Amino acid sequence: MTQKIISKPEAISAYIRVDWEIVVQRFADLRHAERVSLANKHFTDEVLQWAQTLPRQMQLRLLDVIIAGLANDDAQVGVYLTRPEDLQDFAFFLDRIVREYHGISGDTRQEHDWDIPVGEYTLTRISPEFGRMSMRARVARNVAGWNLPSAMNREERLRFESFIVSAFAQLPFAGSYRSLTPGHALEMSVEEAEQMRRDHFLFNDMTTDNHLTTSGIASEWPFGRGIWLSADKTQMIWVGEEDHLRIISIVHGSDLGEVDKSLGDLLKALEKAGVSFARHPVYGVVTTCPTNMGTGKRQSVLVQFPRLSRRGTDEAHLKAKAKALNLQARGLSGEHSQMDAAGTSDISPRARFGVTEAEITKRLFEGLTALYELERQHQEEDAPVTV
Ligand code: CIR
Repeated sequence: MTQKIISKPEAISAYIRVDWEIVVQRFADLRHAERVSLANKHFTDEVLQWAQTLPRQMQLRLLDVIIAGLANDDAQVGVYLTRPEDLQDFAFFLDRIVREYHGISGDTRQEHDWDIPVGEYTLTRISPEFGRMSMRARVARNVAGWNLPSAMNREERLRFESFIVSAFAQLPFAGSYRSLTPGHALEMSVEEAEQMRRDHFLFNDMTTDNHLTTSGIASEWPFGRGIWLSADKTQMIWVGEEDHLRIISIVHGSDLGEVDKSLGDLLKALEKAGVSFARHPVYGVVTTCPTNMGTGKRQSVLVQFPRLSRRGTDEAHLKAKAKALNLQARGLSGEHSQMDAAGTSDISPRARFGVTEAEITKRLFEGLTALYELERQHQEEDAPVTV
């Protein structure tokens, strides 16, 4: 069945006067859903009373933050930030969600540490066959002083694109920017965009996902969107996806430290070019979706697990084994994609908050070592018994 795609103005129109009674009723209806979103769970009577005392303009902003959680029956988190200051302005409500999602207790703060040893986390130590693996790392970043993508109109999106393209011109790496903006001087052709998607460089059309459309993150698609790609095609920066920037490094090799170095260098070069990232004193980098807060870093390796995935037919089995080791196993093209017959999976540590960038790399290496040992044991179990 094709899903009806709902735009943000349509979604908002149901609550247009910020009628909290309608909001409360909708959340009550959604409590019967299979999974209740964190926004719904934490929209308590106490939060309702607080919301009603906010100035009207703030109430409208709060509605913007929760609209995707109201509009989508399958929301699990149910909030997207619209401005970096939302975390302060709506702390009374948002703190509960961020803290529950990331399991934050007490006064834990996000710390940063990019001191990742090169030459230590080499995948060939796990298996001699792991000499040329696809190693990826990305960080989500938003730039201070701008609305987040969920609240950007076309004019701001275009202004942001110009600002960031001038920063790209100052990067000390050979590379080029290609835009999806219709009529942009650097606009890419349809064929070029398709090829970049086949190569897994460019992000997908965002207007097919109701979480992104109802929140406004996908609004004005494809204006203000594009990608900077290094000449050697190992570094890329997405512009205007879920966050202002997704900074990505893909290295084919064996040393996990190498991909971090490439990513860290690009990040530092952007800051040197005058791009100042939005940060929160406790939660670290500010991301549109609270699930990415902390370091905003996700590091992964593509590995084949034919046994644990039963030749790609039992993805759930591999995912459960990975989860028990605090890892996340995804299909080839992202969170909800299919696994191939070789059981090729994108493996990354689950934790986002409260772990440093360096700790994420260490966890990936150690988790992968343990998961691959399970794969080997499976091989032995499956081997024919000789008498
Ligand atoms: C939800 O609440 O379920 C959606 N907003 C998605 C949450 C997962 N985060 C993400 O994909 N960045």
